[in-house]
Amino acid sequence: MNHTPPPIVSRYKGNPILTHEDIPYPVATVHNAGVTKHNGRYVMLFRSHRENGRSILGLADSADGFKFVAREKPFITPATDGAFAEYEAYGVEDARICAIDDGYLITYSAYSKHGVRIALARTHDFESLERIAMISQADMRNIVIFPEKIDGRYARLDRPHSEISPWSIWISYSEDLVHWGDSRVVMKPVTYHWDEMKIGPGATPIKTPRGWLHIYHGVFPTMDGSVYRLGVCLHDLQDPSKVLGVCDRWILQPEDPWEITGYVHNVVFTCGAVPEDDGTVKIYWGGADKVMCVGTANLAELVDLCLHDSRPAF
Ligand code: M1P
Repeated sequence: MNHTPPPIVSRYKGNPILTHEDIPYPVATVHNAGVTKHNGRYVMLFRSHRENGRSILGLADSADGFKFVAREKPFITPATDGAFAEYEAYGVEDARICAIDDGYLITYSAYSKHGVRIALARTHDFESLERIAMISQADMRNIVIFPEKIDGRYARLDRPHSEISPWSIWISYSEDLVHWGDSRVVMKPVTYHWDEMKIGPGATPIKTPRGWLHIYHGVFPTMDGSVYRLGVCLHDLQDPSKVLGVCDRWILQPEDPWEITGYVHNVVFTCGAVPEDDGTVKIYWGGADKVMCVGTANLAELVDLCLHDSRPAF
């Protein structure tokens, strides 16, 4: 008799859905993509390592969210002049897309000799891009913006780090997208738990009737290196600084060969998830920092896991 419960996330049988072999310009990887829907079609903004080890961001399009075709040229490469050039020289990584107002906000990690910080850009059509501002100091990566204003302010989950409080998730607010503050911690790693080493914001939060569902990543250190997995938590709709529940279990861990072995071993890492009208969500993740994968989960089940199989937020 088989006692294995059905998986929380059902992997698409055609994984991996996009690899460096599908890209019409030279890259070594395709991973950690933000994904959204634009005019009824799926748009994926993926990261690729160039063969010098520095990253750029490319676009791929899909009618069904599973079969993507990459565009001819990268979409975001390091700025070569202006204020952003100083902070993007070592590459741009791990974009998140937030559909809000009448366009799409894109947050991405900008690397330079000064460290890593987050850049904010906007597009309306995924053809042209306007860089808005650098919205963090170093050392910050993994910022996701909520897709609605909360009490008239933009809100984001971010991930500062300090020796005393390693890699926890915080919330910050802004009236103009440029200046952020009123920051407070909302969730921390838990000792001797699958996410004990660090956690980080993952996909843009999804509005559900019972709260904002956030899919995040957690890291566990082992004698064989770190393991990156995905988890879920639920934030209060009116006050997202309140965490209503964090699922005690991971929802996805490296299992397929392309998640276990790649550019960095044992990694599933999300930057995007797309809710569907039928109550499911397509979750996109990078496998071993090398390929893109997708799976499907039931939103109500993910919310239940946060509320009824919880660990403390910190
Ligand atoms: O290699 C795994 C991941 O490591 C970093 O993520 P984090 O800072 O959250 O641990 C990033 O380099 C990420 O892109 C990468 O997938």
